[in-house]
Amino acid sequence: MIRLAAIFLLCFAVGFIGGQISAAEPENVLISRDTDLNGILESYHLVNKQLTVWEGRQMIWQTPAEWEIERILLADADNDGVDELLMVLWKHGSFGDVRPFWQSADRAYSCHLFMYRLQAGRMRAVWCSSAIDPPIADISAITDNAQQVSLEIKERSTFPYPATRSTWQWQDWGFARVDA
Ligand SMILES: [Ca+2]
Ligand SMILES: [Ca+2]
Repeated sequence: MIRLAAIFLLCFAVGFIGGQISAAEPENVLISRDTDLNGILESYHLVNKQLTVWEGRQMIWQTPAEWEIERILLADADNDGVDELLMVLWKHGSFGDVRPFWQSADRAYSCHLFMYRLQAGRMRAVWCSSAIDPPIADISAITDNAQQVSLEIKERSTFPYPATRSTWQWQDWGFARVDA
C-alpha cells in the first residue's frame, strides 16, 4: 500500500513538473498550406520562436534570428482570395533596416504584427505594424456571412485590467477596427 502511494505521488509530481515545463515552453506549431496556389504545400514550422517555411525539403524562408515569433496565422487577411502569413513577434526597434531618416533610432523591445505573402517563390512583406501596446497575446481569423475575413486580436492583460478582444478588417492600406 505504501509502495502504491509512493508511485502515485511520484506520478503526481512528474505530471505536475511536466505541466510546468510545457506551460513555460514557447508554442511550437506546424501548419501545411498551399498559400501561393502553385499546387505544392508549404510547411510553416514555428519552433523556439523562430519560423521556417519549407516547400518539400527546401527551406524557402526563415525569420531573422533577432525576431521572436509568438504566434503565426495563415488567413486571407486582406480578402483578395490568397492566404497571407501573419506573425505576432517581438523585436528591438520599430523600423529595422527601413527606418525613415526623420525618425530617431528606436531600440525598444516591442510587439509587432507583420503580414507576409508567398509570391513567385519568395516571402514578401505586405504590411508591418509599428510597436503595438498593449501587446498582442493571441490572434485568430473569423469569417462572416459575406465570407469576409477579419482578425480577432486579444490583447495581453495588464494588471488590473483584463485582456480585451477587438476585431480588425483590412481596408486599403492597413487594418481598421470594425467592432468599436
Ligand atoms: Ca505552394
Ligand atoms: Ca489575401
